[in-house]
Amino acid sequence: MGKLLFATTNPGKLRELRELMGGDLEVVSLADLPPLPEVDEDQPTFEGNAEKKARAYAAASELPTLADDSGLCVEALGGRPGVQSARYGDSDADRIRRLLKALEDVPVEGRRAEFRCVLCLAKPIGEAVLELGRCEGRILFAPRGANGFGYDPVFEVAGGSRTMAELSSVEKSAVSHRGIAFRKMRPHLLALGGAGHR
Ligand code: ITT
Repeated sequence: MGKLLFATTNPGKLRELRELMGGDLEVVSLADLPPLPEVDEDQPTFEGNAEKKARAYAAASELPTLADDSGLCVEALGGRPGVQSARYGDSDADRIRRLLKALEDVPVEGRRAEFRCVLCLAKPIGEAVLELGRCEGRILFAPRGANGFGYDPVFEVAGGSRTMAELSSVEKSAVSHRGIAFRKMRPHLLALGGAGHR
């Protein structure tokens, strides 16, 4: 079976990616390897950061590597926190608090937002593949639900009345930015399983 590194330090992402991958490939995470140099996420786009992480960790680990750069883009905030989503606060609770504060005067019709996820698959040598997934919704005035991670409790998914944190992991992956990007990436991942690949 082919081996793949999921290069993320975010336990929520790792859990979702492992579940999406099922048993098709042997997946290792950064925690399974000796410490690798940290990658500075200094690019202005999700694509740039995902490719930078995937290429750096593929080169360092000598394994085909999948990296995820994702975040929440809020229309009333001009697309922020965007690529800064992880650095918007010190904890999930703090990030949510700041987001709700920034939007406190914004009425319900102005609270449109979307999650974006860019996955990048890189091999130690050669081309990288990038896939994007998006999920539209709006930011609530208070958190609801205990599943998922990050901004999920304040993000109500478009077309329904539940937050991401009120969905099961299977329901979340069916509509989420990460699930969508992953399903586009799947053929490239399965191609790693063939004979002659590492
Ligand atoms: P790695 O770079 O190690 O993968 P990270 O948490 O630093 O982990 P990002 O820079 O891509 O990852 O930041 C993404 C942030 O966006 C993440 O920390 C969450 O706050 C938020 N986010 C991404 N996907 C999300 C999801 O499915 N649900 C809720 N919040 C999400």
